[in-house]
Amino acid sequence: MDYAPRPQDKFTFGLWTVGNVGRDPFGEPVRKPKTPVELVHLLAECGAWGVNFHDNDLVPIDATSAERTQIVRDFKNALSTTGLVVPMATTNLFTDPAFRDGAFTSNDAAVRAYAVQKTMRAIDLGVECGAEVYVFWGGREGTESDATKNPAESIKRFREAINFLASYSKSQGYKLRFALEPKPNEPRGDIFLATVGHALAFITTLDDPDMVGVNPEVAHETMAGLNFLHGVAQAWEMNKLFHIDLNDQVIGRYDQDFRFGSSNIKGAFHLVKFLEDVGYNGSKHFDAHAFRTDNDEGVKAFAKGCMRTYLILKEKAARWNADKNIQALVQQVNSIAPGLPAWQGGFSPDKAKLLSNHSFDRAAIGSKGQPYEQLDQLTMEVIMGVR
Ligand code: DIG
Ligand code: MN
Ligand code: MN
Repeated sequence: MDYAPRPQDKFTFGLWTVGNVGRDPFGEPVRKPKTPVELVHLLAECGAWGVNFHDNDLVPIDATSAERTQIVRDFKNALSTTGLVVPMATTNLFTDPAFRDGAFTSNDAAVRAYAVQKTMRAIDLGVECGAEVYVFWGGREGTESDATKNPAESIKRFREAINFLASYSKSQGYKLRFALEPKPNEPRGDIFLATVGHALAFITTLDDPDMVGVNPEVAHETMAGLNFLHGVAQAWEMNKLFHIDLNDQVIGRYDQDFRFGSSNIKGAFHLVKFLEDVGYNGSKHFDAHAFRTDNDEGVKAFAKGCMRTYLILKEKAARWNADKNIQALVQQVNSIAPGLPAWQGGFSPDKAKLLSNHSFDRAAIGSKGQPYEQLDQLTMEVIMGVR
């Protein structure tokens, strides 16, 4: 296997990922900025299928309409030349000082209104370029002090904006699906809708919950100390995994947005195995960037490394599924003892009676150990390449 990316892998990158110039809170840029057209060609050279953008990654916030037209024309030409597609778009509601206290949840009603207007225009731009998923990452929606906002009121403001924008999208005849991207903190001290769980609960309160799902990111759930796969699996099980941001992260650090699989290879393996086992067919978006230490060749190595690691882990997942010893253990741990009362598949008074009258040998149940050390060791040996 050559681990070369193919269109059917649906690997995508944001313009801001391979366009990251290496600025950080303690240092100036180290790489020269590239135009969207240059970035499209770079991604095509690396083997990506698609490219995503925030509105202002493509069209500067103060561009004239003539400039916008030219920029979009050049971008679309690059897309048709390279064959790259735009599966997702999103809005930058975090860079401009106007959003320093949030966008949809700002205490300033003018900012809230401007944020909705800006998002309407960004949705138009995204659809114009072919986007089918629209991501909302509320990077500035939060607080440093809880004296400043009533968190319940803030959730109401967030809901009002999402409901309005969902109706706007439908009124325009767009077939967009919205995907909320949670993050616990950074750049705000605390960010609303902090995890996948918060977002899934919030979605149930919207006017059109079916139109809205989640875009979980590895680094963000990891920053919250959570098991990323468990959040993804719950979203999938609820048919809410509309998009996914793949990268990597060391727990307890700032949002590192590392190359996929470069920190927690075991977590990456189980994530790839899950996505492949369930047949996830959405974009595999690498929301990450190259180390600040690297120049342009490093950016390409970063992008190729994300995709190559995914494909290597995909092959290891297939090996795990085909491994006889592993599958025998999986069979064993999921075996069902004979003679149990049949209570599952929906309640009935007879089932309740049967279950309440059944006598369990608690000591025997408690004495049963599981072969998880073996199963985990064999899994590690697949990951380490000796099985
Ligand atoms: C950061 O993790 C966020 C923003 O880059 C963007 O809004 C979103 C899209 O993947 N991820
Ligand atoms: Mn991130
Ligand atoms: Mn992200």
